[in-house]
Amino acid sequence: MDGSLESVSGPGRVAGPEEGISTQELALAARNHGLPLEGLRYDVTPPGLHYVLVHYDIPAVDTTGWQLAVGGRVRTPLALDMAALRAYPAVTQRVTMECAGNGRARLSPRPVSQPWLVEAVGTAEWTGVPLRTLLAEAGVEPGSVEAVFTGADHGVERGVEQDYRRSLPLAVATGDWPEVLVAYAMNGQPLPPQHGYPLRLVVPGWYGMAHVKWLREVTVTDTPFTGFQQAVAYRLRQSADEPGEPVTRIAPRALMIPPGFPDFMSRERVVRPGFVALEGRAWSGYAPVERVEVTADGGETWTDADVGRQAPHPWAWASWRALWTAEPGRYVLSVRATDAEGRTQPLEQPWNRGGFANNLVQHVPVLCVSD
Ligand SMILES: Nc1nc2c(c(=O)[nH]1)N[C@H]1C(S)=C(S)[C@@H](COP(=O)(O)O)O[C@H]1N2
Ligand SMILES: [Mo]
Repeated sequence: MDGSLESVSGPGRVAGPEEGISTQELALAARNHGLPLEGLRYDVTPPGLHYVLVHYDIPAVDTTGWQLAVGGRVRTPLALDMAALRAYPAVTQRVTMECAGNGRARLSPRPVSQPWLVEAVGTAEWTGVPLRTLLAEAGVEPGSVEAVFTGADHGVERGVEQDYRRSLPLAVATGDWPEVLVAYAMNGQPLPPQHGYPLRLVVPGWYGMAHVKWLREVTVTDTPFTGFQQAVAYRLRQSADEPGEPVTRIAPRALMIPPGFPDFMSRERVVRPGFVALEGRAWSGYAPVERVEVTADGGETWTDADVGRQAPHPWAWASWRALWTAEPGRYVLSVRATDAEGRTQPLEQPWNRGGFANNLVQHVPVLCVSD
């Protein structure tokens, strides 16, 4: 019998042309749930509706003994328990978080991994200490380039045994736009276990993989971090043998609360003739959402939606609303967001091997019938 880790942990792969979703992908999808799309109606996602993504297991946590170590290239290494962290002035930010793999299962060919459709998103109020406050207190040595963040969870991925670990450029880690948080509360409550209890990183505007959960160590380094989640995973590549570009900020996306009522199995929507209010949320990790448009004819004609004010919460999604006059028939509704820097959503699927940062427009099939 082959006793190597590779025997339980295969290489990354792309599904064959006719290959359906496997039991392994289903098992991942059952652990890592998305936002039910009707949950887009809330400004702040209620407890339990925020999407969840956990690479390995939710770790067992010793709540009394938890310490955050801040070390590496710093003048004064810190070891902070929860009481010490709570003694700093607290900052709260409303942040929309999205998994970089959102949209992966709609790609063709399909990268084999967590098979998100469009629902890997949520918005929460995160409270904690700015990371830059802790790094200033520790005193970063000149010549440092990155901060590396280590979670308490452990596993194996594509043959590599590891603690979940990611880095940020020092300019991002110590910046104030976005202001990175070491968060101990979500929506005014201690973090739930699945969202990183007792401590997680929150990096507003960045895809989910940067928001390291169960955070136990911050290490300042003078060389770029080349660990698995940085240099192997979360790269935009067309083929397995290129280094690829790192996945960073969230590309613009708009989602619609599916209108009318659904069929149990097909999830297809049924609406009545007349005015139908189309509503949802739109976000971008680069710049405020400037424009949201909807189409009911496959992108031939687009109608501008009214976009709500984002100003008090620059890192959270904006609401949008448009009226559609439904007549009996079948339709596919789509919506697309454009941010203030002109980034928008494609109508044809972009593709990369990991299935990352795919922001293809949502398609919502709708049947309009009289009652
Ligand atoms: N320690 C640790 N942090 C982690 C992860 C993980 O598996 N382990 N998953 C990351 C990924 S890929 C995402 S999308 C977000 C999900 O955060 P959430 O479950 O709170 O929505 O957490 C990130 N932080
Ligand atoms: Mo993710």
